[in-house]
Amino acid sequence: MYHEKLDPFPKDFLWGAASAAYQIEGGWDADGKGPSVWDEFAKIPGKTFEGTNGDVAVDHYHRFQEDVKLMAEMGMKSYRFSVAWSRIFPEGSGEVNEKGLAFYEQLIDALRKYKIEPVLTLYHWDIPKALQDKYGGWESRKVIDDFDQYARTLFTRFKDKVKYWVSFNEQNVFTAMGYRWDTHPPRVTDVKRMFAANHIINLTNAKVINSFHELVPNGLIGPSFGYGPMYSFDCDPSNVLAALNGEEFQNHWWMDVYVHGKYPKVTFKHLTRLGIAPTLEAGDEALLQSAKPDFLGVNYYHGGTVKANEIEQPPTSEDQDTEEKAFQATDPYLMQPKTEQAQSPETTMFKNVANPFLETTKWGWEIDPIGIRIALRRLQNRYDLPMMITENGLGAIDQLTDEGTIEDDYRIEYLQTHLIEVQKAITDGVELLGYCAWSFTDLLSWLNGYKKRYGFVYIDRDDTSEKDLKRIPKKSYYWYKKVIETNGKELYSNR
Ligand code: BGP
Repeated sequence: MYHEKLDPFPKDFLWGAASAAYQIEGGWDADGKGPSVWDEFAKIPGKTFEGTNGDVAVDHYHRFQEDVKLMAEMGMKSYRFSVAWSRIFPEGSGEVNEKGLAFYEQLIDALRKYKIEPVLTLYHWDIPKALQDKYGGWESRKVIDDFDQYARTLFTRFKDKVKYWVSFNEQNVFTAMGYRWDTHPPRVTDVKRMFAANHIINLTNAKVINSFHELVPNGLIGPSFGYGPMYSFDCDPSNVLAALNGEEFQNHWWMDVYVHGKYPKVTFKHLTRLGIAPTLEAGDEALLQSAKPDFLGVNYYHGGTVKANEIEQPPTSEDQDTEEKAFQATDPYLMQPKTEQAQSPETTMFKNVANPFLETTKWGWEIDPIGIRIALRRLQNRYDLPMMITENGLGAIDQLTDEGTIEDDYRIEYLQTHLIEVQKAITDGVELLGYCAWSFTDLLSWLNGYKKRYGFVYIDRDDTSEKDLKRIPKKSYYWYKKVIETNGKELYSNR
């Protein structure tokens, strides 16, 4: 759709940036915090890049006042962060740790002092280790009540200070990484168990959304989903069908449940045939249908391109050379093993291929600004809820120059091109509350250490040394400040 003139960003658009507790806080056992599964996992030899972990991270736990001041100087309107469950309940349930609550209260108060809207994520992948040990974490229905107790504690404490809440961050990613690929805790490689745990998380999500609506009637809550639009390789109808399969399997499988409380029929039947569908107990469907999010958080990095499955369309040798080799199977969204069928429900549905139109980052992630518009449009059409971009950004290796600056023009280019597409989506008719870039400061990349940087603010540390953890605003920091000040007009200053 071509627009001669774009609508301005909404007047109260929430320009922001995001983070997650384990990736920034450090203070892993400070003030009574219990260990999470990540505190244990990151110390298993060979599981993370160069053995990096979040024990100190970027020490936000002790430096949050300085970080919030930098946000304020940048003019940020919103800040998305997550609460570490095991700071609030060191054992996962039972006794509340007041010091943990006090930490987040001080952070929230500091944000509010500068009129920065807090966007609080309840779960960004760090379930307390105590619950993993006690009953297998997300694989037991016991977790539903424990998570609800944790969430209710936060709702009650912060209901007058926090309006925007995210229930789960990227359920699709942490279940795949943790229960299928052995790349995140709890290191399971079993798709049946993955879909079973995923179902329990769906029930938990529904339960806390209901608790939220009871306790925080004026707030807004929704999950943040790692959404990647699926593309057909070309207009060959069998590839178009493959893209339909991909969209349902990778995206609707989660989002339909969030919004409509129902699993999509085709995928459910497919998983049933393979013997890996989740078991629904009496009352499950009613619970799922009783809870509706107020908005959808969208984490967008890239989508995926597919061709017909290899059983019906065996690859030619040319295919193998030009596509399969180019495709980096290192991406959690797209990994596809060549193992037995039940372990790979994709085999009969589609095959991932590289998109010849797109360049990739150093880590093999496709760079696709138009994809963010496609994502927003598809989600608006299908779910008709307000949305917030809760993550979008570029992971890169930044260099600190001798003059002490970071000239990250590539990051500006990435954010600028994506934000222009976001504005086009708004002009199309998408209802968007805000945009949180990933990330505010540099932080620990789960599996890529401190080398892969995303922030507007450089942190002077690397994979082997914490150095002085000095905060240095990058060129992109000053650029984003202008974007916010001009409510987006700066996006066109050099075009
Ligand atoms: C998302 C996660 C974030 C963040 C981001 C970048 O999936 O929600 O926590 O890690 O991806 O990922 P990475 O650090 O692997 O580059």
